[in-house]
Amino acid sequence: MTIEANFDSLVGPTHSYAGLSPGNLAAAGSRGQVSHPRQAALQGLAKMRLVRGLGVAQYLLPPQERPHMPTLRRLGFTGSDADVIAAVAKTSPHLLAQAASSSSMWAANAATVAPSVDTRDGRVHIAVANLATLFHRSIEAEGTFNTLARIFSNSAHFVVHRNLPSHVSFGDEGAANHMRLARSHGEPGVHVFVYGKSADGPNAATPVPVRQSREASEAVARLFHLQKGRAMFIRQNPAAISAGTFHNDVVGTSNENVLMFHEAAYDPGEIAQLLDVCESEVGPAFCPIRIHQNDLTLDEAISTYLFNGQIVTLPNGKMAIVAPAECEENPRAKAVLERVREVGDNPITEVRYVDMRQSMKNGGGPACVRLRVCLTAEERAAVHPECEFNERLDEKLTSWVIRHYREKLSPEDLADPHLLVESRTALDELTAILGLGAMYEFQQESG
Ligand code: SUG
Repeated sequence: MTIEANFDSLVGPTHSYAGLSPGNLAAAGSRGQVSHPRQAALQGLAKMRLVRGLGVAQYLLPPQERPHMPTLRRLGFTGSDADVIAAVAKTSPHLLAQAASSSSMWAANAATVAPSVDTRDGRVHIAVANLATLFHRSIEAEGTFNTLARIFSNSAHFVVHRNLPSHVSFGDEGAANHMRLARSHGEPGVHVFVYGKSADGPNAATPVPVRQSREASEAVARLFHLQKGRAMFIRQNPAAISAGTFHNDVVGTSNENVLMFHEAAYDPGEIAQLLDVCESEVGPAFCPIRIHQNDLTLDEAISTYLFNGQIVTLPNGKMAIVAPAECEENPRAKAVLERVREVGDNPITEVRYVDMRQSMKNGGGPACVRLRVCLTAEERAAVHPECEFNERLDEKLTSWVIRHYREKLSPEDLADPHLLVESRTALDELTAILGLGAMYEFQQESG
């Protein structure tokens, strides 16, 4: 039996609102606000608890070390750690915010994943994303590789690919721009790669950066050694990108045979082909749910993050959507979800709302913080076991967050050298809880 396992990344102790992502309206709107790292982490844990409670396998990905001192040193800052932080805070506060961002919390951008049933060598392939478009995200790739290589270390079952060359022409944002459609998790599927730009165009001018390139998507499909005919590439609607859908998972999502998307999500000339390909791969079970502009405008989709709900398969074979609390508060978004739940032509029978507001203020909803990996029982047994989120780990992590995370963090607090010490102390303890060994660079230096 193949199941979906959700690997949720936990926000780190430096969670902040620095307005680092042009085109991400929520993050731009939160710029400079005081953040609440402890609450952010507790919200992440509550979501993991809810998903696990639905009977879905749940795992944890640890946060990355921030501020990332190796990046600051590579950029020429020298002296003790406190000297480096003081100098960068004085001369380049924006750079300090970038180096301190806990953006690795959005695990949907960590990598793209192909289950073993789709790959020619019968292994699960995981391609680490380069996140090349934005500097604060580009520094995640190395740490992401190190983490995933430890958790999926069994090379009989898993291949973790290093990120593509880190250049915007190969800009790759991971699973957030990828969907897989199949009759079920364990059956062969078609991989839908959603891109925003391509070398040979036509690329409509957008006022915001377009992150995912077709060339990156094609490279990831090659790395996966997908069985022939199992990849398709579709262009995101440039108007949707300009309106604030910097990733596909803000306007489209899938689970097994279900594809739920906003009608303005893709290049209008390509939607028919998308539906045809999915239908011919999935067969009559294919279940497209197209949400119309009249029911939910693109702006409403972006402000509520309805499509960033996680559609998960329940043990009884039906599905649930774990949607952001913002959808419950917006009557039109709530009505759309209620209709999806009530209408009998799709398998979704439950809607659960989660409060992810600390992450939402940076443009990250429930699906953004998880990396979905479909695993057979044998593969699941080969995953680093201590990362499984069960009651015991939940208890340990909750107490760990309460002990180590600050309640509040203002932009100026990033200059506090104690924050680095606190973060390292917390992460050191976390690697012990998770049995991951000395995985952080600071642990290797001091060891
Ligand atoms: O890359 N926000 C992230 C949000 C990522 C959401 N992920 C998915 N949709 N899958 C981004 O724009 C903002 C950080 C700041 O401004 O402090 C940020 O990086």
